[in-house]
Amino acid sequence: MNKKVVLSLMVVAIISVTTVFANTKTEKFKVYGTCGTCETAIEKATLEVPGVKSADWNEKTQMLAVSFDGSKTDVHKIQMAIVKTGHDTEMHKAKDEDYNKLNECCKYNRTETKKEMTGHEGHMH
Ligand SMILES: [Cu+2]
Repeated sequence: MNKKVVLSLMVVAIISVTTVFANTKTEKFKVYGTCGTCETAIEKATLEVPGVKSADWNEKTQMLAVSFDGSKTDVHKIQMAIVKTGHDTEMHKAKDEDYNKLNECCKYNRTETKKEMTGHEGHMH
């Protein structure tokens, strides 16, 4: 192989690597929960969304850090999958019937959630 071919191959390789990284997004948002059982449920639901690469929920801060392929999914889709487990997020609210299915220990304080949610105008669905 001559130098020009090697050089152009390198350029192609660099471009494709950059593209892959550009599509990977990391977002943090609030998911309401109380304990380790919640953590397992929230992370499992998040990881089941196609395109999600990693999920880490923190029990103390109730913040979920998620990294995903931006061309396959988005924060909205991820949050819709999470609320199906009964856990509210900062933008979406779980159905009452899903919330009621939670273990007793996982029933986070919802009156607090509602109060906070009314402050987020335009984000409610
Ligand atoms: Cu729990």
